[in-house]
Amino acid sequence: MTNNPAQYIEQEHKYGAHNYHPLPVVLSKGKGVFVWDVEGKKYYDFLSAYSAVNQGHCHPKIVAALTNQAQELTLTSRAFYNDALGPYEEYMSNLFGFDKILPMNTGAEAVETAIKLCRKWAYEKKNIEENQAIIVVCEGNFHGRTTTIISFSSDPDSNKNFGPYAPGFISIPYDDVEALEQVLKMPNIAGFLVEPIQGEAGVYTPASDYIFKAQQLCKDNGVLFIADEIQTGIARTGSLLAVCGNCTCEQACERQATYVRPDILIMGKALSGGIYPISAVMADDEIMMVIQPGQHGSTFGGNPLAAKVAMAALDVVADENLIQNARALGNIFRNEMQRIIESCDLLVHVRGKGLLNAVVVNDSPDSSTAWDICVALMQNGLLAKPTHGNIIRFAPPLTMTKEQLMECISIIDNTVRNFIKK
Ligand code: IF1
Repeated sequence: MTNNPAQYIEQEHKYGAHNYHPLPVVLSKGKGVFVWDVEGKKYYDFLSAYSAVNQGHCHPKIVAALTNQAQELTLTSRAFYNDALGPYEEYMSNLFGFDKILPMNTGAEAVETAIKLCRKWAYEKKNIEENQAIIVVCEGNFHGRTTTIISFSSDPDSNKNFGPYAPGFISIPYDDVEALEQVLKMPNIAGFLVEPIQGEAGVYTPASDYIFKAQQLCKDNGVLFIADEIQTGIARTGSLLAVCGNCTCEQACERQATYVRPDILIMGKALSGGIYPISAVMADDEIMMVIQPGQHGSTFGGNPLAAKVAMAALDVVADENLIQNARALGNIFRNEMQRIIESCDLLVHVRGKGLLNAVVVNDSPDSSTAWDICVALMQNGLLAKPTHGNIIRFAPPLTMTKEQLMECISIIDNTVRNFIKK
C-alpha cells in the first residue's frame, strides 16, 4: 500500500486493458457528495459514477442493507426461491406501477432483456413473421457495450471493427417526431427504444413534448415504447423517471410514474445507489408473460443482496426528497452557469434537466480544452468529465445541499475565470 498516485496509475496502465482514459486522480474514499484521493485531498464528485451514485457515496442506509444481507444470504441462483426477491418485486411493482419486474445486473443486460422481450412479444402477440422484427433506435444513442447494442450505435468508437453487426434495428434522428411517424409506417416494427435525455451525446435534452408525442405515436401504431432510464431515472432529472418529467406533482407518486408510461421500462445505475450492479426491466403481464421458464435469465439477477440494496436505495430517494432537491438545485445550477457563460467566452451553452447537466466549451470537439478545464477543476477540488470532446458533464449526487452547490459554482466560476488556454 502506498499513497503515491503515480504508482496506481502506472499499475493500471501496465496490467489493465486500456479501454478507459481516466482523469489523473486516484480515489480511495467516498462519503456523500465528496471523494478523497490517496493523498487525502478532498473533492466534490460532479460525475456520480455516471449517475449511479445519486444517493451519495457509501450511504449508511444502503451500506447497512448490503452488510446485513451479506451475513445472511447472498446468492441462491434462481433455481430456488429466496425471501428477499418477492418483497423486492412487489416493492418495485408498487413504486413504478407495472405488473412485473425482470431483475438483471448491468445496464447493458437490461437493455438486452428489453430487446428480447420486445421481439418475443412482436412474434407472439403482434404476429410479425419470425426473425423479421425491427426495433427503431435513435442516432447518438448509448445503450451499452454488448455486440447487439453496439450494432445500432452511431459512435465509431463504440462499433468500429466490432462487426459483423446484429440486424433488426433502424436508426432515426433523435428529437424528431416526424422521422418517427414516417418509420412507424414500415412493416414489422416491434418497438422504439429511446433515452428520455441522451447522456452520452452530451446530455442532449429533447423538446419538452418529444417523449409524450413519441409514446402516443407508438401507441397509435401498436409498437412498444421502450424507455432506457438507466441514466436518467431514479430522481436524476428531478422526477422519479425522466419520462414523467412534465408532471408537476411533488411526490414520487403513482401519477409521476405513469404520466408518460413506457410499455417497457429499463433501469440500472442508481437503482443500487452505486453500491453494486443492479438493473431491472419492468412491464405489464401482456408483455412480460411472453417469457417463460428457461427462456431468459442470469446467475446473479434477482439475488437477495441486490433485492435488499435496491429497496434501501429507493427508500433513500423518498426519505431524503431527492426528486425535489434535484429539481431545485438543477434550476439554480443552470441559472448560475448561464450567468458565468454571459461573463466569459470560454463556455457557450448550458443544458440539462434536474441535476443531469452539461456545459458546452467554446472550442472544437477535437481540442483538448474541455479536458484541460476538467484537470483545472480537479486541481481546484471538483471532479467532472468531458464528453464528446468539447462538452463537460455536471452531475453531482442528489444529496447535495444548496450551500455545497453554491461553493461548487464558485469553484467552477474561479476555474474558468483563471483558465489559460493551452
Ligand atoms: C462507461 C456514457 C454515460 C447508459 C444508458 C445503458 C447503459 C448506459 C442510457 C449501459 C451506460 C455509461 C457507461 C459508462 C459511461 C456511461 C455513459 F457516456 F457512456 F454514455 F453515463 F453517459 N443505457 N452509461 O447511459 O449500462 O452496462 O454500463 O451498466 O464507462 O461505459 P452499463
